[in-house]
Amino acid sequence: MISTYCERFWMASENYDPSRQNPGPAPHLAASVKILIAGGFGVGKTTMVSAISEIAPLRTEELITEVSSGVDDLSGVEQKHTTTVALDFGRITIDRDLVLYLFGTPGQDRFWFLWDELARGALGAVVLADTRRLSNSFAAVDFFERRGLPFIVGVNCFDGAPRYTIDEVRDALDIDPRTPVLLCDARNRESTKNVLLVLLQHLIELAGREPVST
Ligand SMILES: Nc1nc2c(ncn2[C@@H]2O[C@H](COP(=O)(O)OP(=O)(O)OP(=O)(O)O)[C@@H](O)[C@H]2O)c(=O)[nH]1
Ligand SMILES: [Mg+2]
Repeated sequence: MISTYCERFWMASENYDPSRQNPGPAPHLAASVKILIAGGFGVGKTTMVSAISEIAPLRTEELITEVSSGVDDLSGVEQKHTTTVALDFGRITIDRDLVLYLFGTPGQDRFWFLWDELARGALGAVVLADTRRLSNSFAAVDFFERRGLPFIVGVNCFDGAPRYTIDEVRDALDIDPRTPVLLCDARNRESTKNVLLVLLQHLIELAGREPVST
């Protein structure tokens, strides 16, 4: 199913070059698609990239120090000792035609200036949300809506966090009914794979309706 639509992704990706469409044997080149894993502080972005990446993920974690108290909102994630200060990077091969490059964003407000650069060339995003601090992901939803960049919402089910229905989360985050929202566990590879497949399905549906913007 995914392979069937690779050509469409390929045409939308940065590597697409129409002059290379002439017949003749050419080395097989998989379409590479850039996906963002985004969301507020401590929602599990680094965890998700690490759970799925087939290469050793690049992380840019720094210790959260006392200096950041009063600057970073640690409420609800008091046990967190490190934070992403630039990006996470990972890769997952879906099949011989499609490779996803995953870019995890930093979550803290003071790193917002990096998001525009990270979003450049991305085809879509996963916005992770934590039901203990749903408001932390408002800004991420807003970011992708403003840019018209397709996204889905993954509700990362932390232990002991309040459980809400998909519709309740959708209402709370004011998400368009056509935007998929699903529950997930960012620590779990299968769950993360499912999230990415839902995002790909969503991109395929949108590509069928309108040109994908990059
Ligand atoms: N119980 C539980 N813990 C999780 C889950 N996802 C992440 N964690 C833990 O929550 C903490 C925060 O996860 P990170 O992946 O660093 O979150 P982040 O969104 O990258 O954080 P920032 O980069 O600082 O914004 C880590 O200690 C993870 O082990 C989850 O699904 N369930
Ligand atoms: Mg992180």
